[in-house]
Amino acid sequence: MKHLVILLTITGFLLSCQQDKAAPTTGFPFHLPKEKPDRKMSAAMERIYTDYAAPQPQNNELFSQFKYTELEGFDYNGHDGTISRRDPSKILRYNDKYYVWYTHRQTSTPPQGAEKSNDTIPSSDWDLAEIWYATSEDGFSWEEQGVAIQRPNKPSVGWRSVTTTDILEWEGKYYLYYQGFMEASGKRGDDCPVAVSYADSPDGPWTPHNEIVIPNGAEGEWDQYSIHDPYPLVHNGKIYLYYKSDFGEKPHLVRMQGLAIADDPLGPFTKHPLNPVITSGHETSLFPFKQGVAALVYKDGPEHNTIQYAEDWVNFEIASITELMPYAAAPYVPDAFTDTKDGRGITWGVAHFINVTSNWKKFSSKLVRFDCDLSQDLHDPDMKKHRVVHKPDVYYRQGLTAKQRKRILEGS
Ligand code: AAL
Repeated sequence: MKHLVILLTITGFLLSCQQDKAAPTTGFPFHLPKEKPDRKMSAAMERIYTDYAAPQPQNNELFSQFKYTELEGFDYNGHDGTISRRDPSKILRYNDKYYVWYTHRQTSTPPQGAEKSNDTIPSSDWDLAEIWYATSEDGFSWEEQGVAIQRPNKPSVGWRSVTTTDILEWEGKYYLYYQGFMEASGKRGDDCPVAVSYADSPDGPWTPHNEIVIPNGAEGEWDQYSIHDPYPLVHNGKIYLYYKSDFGEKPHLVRMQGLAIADDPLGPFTKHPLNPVITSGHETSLFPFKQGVAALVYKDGPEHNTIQYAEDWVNFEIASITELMPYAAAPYVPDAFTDTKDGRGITWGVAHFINVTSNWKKFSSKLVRFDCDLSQDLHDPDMKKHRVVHKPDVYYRQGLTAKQRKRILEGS
């Protein structure tokens, strides 16, 4: 018994010492330590030192706000829904000019839905579309150059619509990857594979590869119906092409990002065994950053409104949380194709606003410029503020529905 009492006393003493050692002797310091302090902390405090590049956003190179500027040089027929430009490509610099490619729809009517669509009536904003391009000296004022990729004749891939393109420069040649629709979007779903055309110059002429280059997944697999938003980068001497798929059933589609890798721009592309590699986002854009890759993950999913980072280009972690992110952001990524081991980051690009009139009967989209500071070579404190202050009418526009107001009043 005596020995038990002694043992319990010693154990109690050791535990209390352990407790005392871990418990902070003083409160958390007044000046937030830049490095992780040697003290027991809450999970949230641990996280700002382990999960983010810096404990405060203004010092986090992968945090930024976003600023928007209307572009000059594009006509939209008064946004009557008959002309739409959307889903821009990454920006390419060539012969002292910037180039951007995008989905261009010009139809006699605005989109009418899959039921009413036909050979001239579009089902959606990106149905019966072509790939057009424009050039600019400064990224603000653009000169539309016209069509780059036309819809091919049936039954070639993309005969219904060619949309949502992105550019790759590889060994002196240029490749445009794009969604190739073989039926009006919305018949079953937004279903399409990815095709590719190539040229010796960004000004074309573009030769269609006329084969599906990123195929849909096998039946029952997450990406069996849609391969969207092809986004090629160069890494480790290979083409890393990230893409989105919409899966599950409407109205609760799940949107995630996959990765397919190839040694040759015309394939074959091998889908990564860990796909999906990003759980959220929509038209997700990426850029080499230091030895890894960063991603702008907005709009859909549990981790929307985040900027993410994968040192191995596959396993992404949240690097920062932000807001008012660009839709379909297509950045100017100077080192997108240089196989860099020290990605410098981005400071601007083109994005889009969809349904610019908020009138579903006149649905059309427009291109816009965004600026940010996600660059190792820029430090713009005005891009690193913690919050965007909106005017009250922005909140009032997110008002209660009549049904919600009725529920509340009946419950009161
Ligand atoms: C876009 C992209 C793809 C989809 C549709 C047009 O935002 O995700 O291109 O198919 O929407």
